Amino acid sequence: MAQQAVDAPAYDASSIQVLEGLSAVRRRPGMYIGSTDARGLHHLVTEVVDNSIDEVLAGACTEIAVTLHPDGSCSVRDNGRGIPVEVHPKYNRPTLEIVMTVLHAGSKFDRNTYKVSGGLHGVGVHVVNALSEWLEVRVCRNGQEYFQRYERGAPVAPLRIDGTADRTGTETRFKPDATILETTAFDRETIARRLKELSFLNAGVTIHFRDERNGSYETFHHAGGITEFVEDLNQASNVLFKPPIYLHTKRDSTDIEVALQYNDGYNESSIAFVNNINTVDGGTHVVGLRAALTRTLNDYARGRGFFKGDKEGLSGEDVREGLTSVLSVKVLEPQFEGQTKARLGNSEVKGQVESAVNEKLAEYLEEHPTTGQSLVLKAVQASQAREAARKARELTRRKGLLEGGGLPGKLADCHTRDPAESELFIVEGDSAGGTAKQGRDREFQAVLPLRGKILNVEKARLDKMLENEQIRALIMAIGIGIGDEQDMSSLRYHKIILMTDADVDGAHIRTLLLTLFYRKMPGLIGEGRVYIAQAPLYRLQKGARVRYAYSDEERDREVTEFGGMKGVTIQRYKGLGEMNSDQLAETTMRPGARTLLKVTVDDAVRANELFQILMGEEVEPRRLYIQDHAVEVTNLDI
Ligand code: 0RA
Repeated sequence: MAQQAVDAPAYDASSIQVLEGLSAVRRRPGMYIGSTDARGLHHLVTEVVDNSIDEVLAGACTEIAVTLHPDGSCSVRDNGRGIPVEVHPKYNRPTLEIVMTVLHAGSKFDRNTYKVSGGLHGVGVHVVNALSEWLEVRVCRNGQEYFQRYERGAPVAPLRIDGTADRTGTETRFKPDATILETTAFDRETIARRLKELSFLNAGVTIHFRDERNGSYETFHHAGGITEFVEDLNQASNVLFKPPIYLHTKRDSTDIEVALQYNDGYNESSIAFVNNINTVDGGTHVVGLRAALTRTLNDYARGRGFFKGDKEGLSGEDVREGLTSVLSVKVLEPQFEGQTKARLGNSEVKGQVESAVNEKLAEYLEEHPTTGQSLVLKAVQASQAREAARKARELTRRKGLLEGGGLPGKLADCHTRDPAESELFIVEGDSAGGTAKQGRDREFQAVLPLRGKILNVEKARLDKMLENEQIRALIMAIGIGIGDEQDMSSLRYHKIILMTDADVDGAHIRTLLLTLFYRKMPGLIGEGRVYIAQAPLYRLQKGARVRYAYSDEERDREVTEFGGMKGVTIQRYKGLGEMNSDQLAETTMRPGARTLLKVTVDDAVRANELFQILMGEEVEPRRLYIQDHAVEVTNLDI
């Protein structure tokens, strides 16, 4: 194979600038990729994939292949036009090298289309390069195949031609630098989730995903685009109409795509993207969509005589009950705001989305009167339930005050009044509750025992929930309120710890509690206040030596450490109630000795997936899911 250096001047002063740029990235990686943990690591993959997606948006690419290699590297290959290799007029070096070492690929070679850029996104592939032990890029273009290798961001040799090529495209393979990133182990699920999302958002693109570490292979291709996305989100729900309402239109330079469908549930599952970036904090595009829904459904209902008086009307929350929607806009110059840069700020987009959705939705309702009627009826019921809930809440509050301080009788509160120091253990059953009360440190640990099953909030409206004694006790103890009236500043405990048995019932109660928190007190999970206590599964004893094991593997390890089974007694705990208060305190409650898992749920897609599994009938996938995903395992207080 021919190997020749591409004609370019030798290294000079400009390469020194490049090295300085790289060392800035390596010195402060967090500034570029947010963090150096697993999230930052996956950000590198996203960055490289997004560059190929930009090529899809430009209409120049149809296939992307992502591969995780056994050597710890990741490669991304596309069939786009290939990154230009021609000598860059300003830098006097091959453009490819400039893209890989200094520039954002899109910035100076404006492809004049929508780009995945802004905020933490679109920092440029040179950042990935700088944070990689090595990176190799292959470009097929002009009938040639070009190759260059970099180590820690710096080219180790000039761009060379590796032979001829009868296709075009770019392949980037990189190995994250373990001296900078805290973890370099790619998580297949995290990457698959993003690739699946991208294949919905860019209808027609085919994304191949191989994990050569275990031989798995998946393809993501959704010709139906975001319509299929909505169908996917609703797969476990009873939908009110099929197929989802879909619109795709342009207002000025903004490309607007919406798919929406209602189900017979009470929650909303809406996701919004700007240039393929998940805007978890919403923004002007979301405001526009919501305004259009409220306006159009109210107009429709009023026009058909659904309201008695002029004052009657549907609120935004009413019309979003049971809504599943995906909104995807493409904006030429997106302004991302907020701490995580996950909110769209462009003010013009609100009106653009609003007018597009108004028009399309009104037309849909005219053409589908039966569906229109059922949507309005559902929203009217939601409105009535909301009113009932408001009254019930009022009652709960007044009753709470009468009963003294508004605290439930079952709560064994802690002495300190400082929420930052206080912990609330929510315990399953009165018996384990009693043990926990004895084992706790009264100064800062409170215990609330819950009896029996608590209500499934997925299947109940707020007014029904407030009739439930267990839920009322929880609301009073936690202190922030529920539903639309929430005030995180009145949170009474900064750690809310679920302590349930390691059996099916325990998992069920934990699921219901997590659902309640996620759906009705989202601030708690959002601010990282919810934890799961890890109680041991086994107690091992040999003579005076006692060990606890939290998994089967750990049990086996301990047995080995004891020097075999001889003289070892193993007790399997079936529930918290089998421990005495000292044991419970020592293994599960006392800071310094215990392990807590912090509960986080990143995005709506994941949450949706999570609750479908959590609410499903199968217990085993649920248990595995809780262990593997739902709960990002953060070991604290070990
Ligand atoms: C700048 C200009 C052109 C293409 C690209 C960048 C490009 C970048 C990446 C990154 C990953 N894959 C890519 N594919 C293309 C257009 C060049 C032309 O007009 O031929």
